[in-house]
Amino acid sequence: MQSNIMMTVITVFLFSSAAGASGDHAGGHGPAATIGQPGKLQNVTRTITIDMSDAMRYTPAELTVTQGETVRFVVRNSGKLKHEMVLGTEQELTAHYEVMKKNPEMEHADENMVTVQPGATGEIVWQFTQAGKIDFACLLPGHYEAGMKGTVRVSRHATAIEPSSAAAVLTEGVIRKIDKANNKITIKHGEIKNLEMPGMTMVFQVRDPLLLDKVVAGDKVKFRAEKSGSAFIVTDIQPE
Ligand SMILES: [Cu+2]
Repeated sequence: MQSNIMMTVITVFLFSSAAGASGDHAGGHGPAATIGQPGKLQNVTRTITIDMSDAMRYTPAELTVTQGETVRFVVRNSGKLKHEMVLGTEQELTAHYEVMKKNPEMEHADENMVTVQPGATGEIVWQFTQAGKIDFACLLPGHYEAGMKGTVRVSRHATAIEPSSAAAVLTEGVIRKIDKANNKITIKHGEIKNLEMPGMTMVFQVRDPLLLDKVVAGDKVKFRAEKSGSAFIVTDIQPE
């Protein structure tokens, strides 16, 4: 336990120094490229099963998720060797891998990773908060170099919605209820012009669960609602 805590501290230090070394902003990614944050089980919108093999491969190795989405990775080790899946930027993973090579016995246990024994299954719950490309890799000595890596492409959430020229229209409303467990929000609203809907109280889904952290019941807001299939989805909320 204690060594785990220590490794976490060291890992955090390494990650921050890696970010510092790349802090020239030459890549245009901003000061610290963020890969997201540990997710909450109740916010999981998708489960993705990934297989790890002694061929030093992930299957699938290329994933696409939507910004804001919380993904539960079920990571299965079908090999006879220990493997792991670590999420990070390429720079973070490379820096971390160099440390792993020097300290092959090191056990690391951050929330962005899981180490899985042969025949076993592990889990990562992760929320992807920024659009862009995130890598994952097995940092056990030799594995990363052998090509044990993959990518997660995080698309902007707007792309998942049918384009609508009226989408920019904001509607006035009052928050009635917030249901974080189901990513739903109840709003008593005025006329929703872009949806040709008169004023009423409706339950909406939210595209990005983070929107639910911006408001509480009783707040007056302006919000944007869109229709996707048969679902009504709130894509933006601005407290008044
Ligand atoms: Cu491996």
